[in-house]
Amino acid sequence: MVNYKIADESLADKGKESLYVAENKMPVVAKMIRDRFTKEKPLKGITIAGCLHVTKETANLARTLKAGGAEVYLCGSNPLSTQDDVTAALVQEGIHTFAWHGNTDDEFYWCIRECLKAKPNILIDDGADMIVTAHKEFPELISSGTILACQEETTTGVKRFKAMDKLGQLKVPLFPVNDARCKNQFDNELGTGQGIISAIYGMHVLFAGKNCVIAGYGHCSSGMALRARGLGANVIVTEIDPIKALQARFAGFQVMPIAKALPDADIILTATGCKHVIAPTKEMFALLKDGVILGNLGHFDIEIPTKELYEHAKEIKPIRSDVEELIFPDGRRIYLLAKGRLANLVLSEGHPSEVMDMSFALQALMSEYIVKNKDSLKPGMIDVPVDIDDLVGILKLQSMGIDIDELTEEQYKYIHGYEEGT
Ligand code: RBV
Repeated sequence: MVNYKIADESLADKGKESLYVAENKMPVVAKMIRDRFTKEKPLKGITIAGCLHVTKETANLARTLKAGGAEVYLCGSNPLSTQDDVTAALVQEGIHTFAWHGNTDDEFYWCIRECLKAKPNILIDDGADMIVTAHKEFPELISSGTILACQEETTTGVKRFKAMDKLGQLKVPLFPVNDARCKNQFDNELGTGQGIISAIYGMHVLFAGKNCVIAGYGHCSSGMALRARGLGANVIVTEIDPIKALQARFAGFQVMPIAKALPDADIILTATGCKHVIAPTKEMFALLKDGVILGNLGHFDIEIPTKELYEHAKEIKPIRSDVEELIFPDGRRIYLLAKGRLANLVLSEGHPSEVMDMSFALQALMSEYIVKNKDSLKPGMIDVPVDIDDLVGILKLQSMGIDIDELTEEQYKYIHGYEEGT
């Protein structure tokens, strides 16, 4: 029996088409690993709960885990990123799914609880909400050893777990999959980088000639800065980290404090992982130019002070799908993308399947690794093993028909030694 609560089961055929489109672009997780999992069943008897954006890419991860023998439960990691056609297809394929587009905060946590009630052995989180809820409300899953280990997909989640670990409150072995090279150097850089497209979807705006302020210069935002420049925008970067600020400057971007950047900004995109990148004050709001587009690509909806902007507006008008015009008391208009939530997911279907292939290949292989190594894992943060990270790189290259060189024995000795010098 499949357990589920979704929006509309009649969307299954449309969902299947989406899954098929993604599958063809995800040769590593949806073909190479899936074929092996189908034969070897490394996840037999294991229940896996994923709190992830329920997209066509995530659906393909779920199918692979199921092919490996796992019982799979899914809920959304963001109320606006769930693709309702995909959930309908998932239910038909026997994946227990609790997710629908536009759920409330209460419903969001209800869905998480439904997944935790299934007593999962592995949790795959995106943003830490499911694993934190397990700690707070389902401690017996941890104390009984039911949860073998957990995996985290995104930068914000990893930050939260590092904070928990520092306080001695992280009670499960946790793999920060986000920090693997095959994840953050591709998904974050290219996927979020292409998030610029979501701003274009939102307003159908020409970037050329615009002043585009990018808040943050980590993997996510540096990808965006480059692409905004490629589209002809004048890009201004804001940072709090001196090294990242220098990297942005030496990459040729203007760098300045946000308060200085705001008055000329036509488009503002945030991906810092922090809160209140634009401070929620009348003084800061007074700096925003009439017609400015505000989009956030970080995990939570507080980078842009969404709540306070809504409160400040005298009128809020939906103008396109997932875009609102906020009219301030003095008549200035602000265009807010995706209610301040991850515009890259809400407005443009999430990161492209090709990069999610690598992230989700890591997630699939890490689930297998956890089962194989369950008896030796200790609570706390544990890096994704380098050989698994490398394997995903190798498989991705293979799938693209690209060969690379191998070190000769002589070269291997040279780079691992110190004796040969001048
Ligand atoms: N992300 N998932 C998708 N298409 O399923 N797109 C983006 C998808 C993940 C990505 O790995 C990122 O770290 C996270 O969403 C942010 O919540």
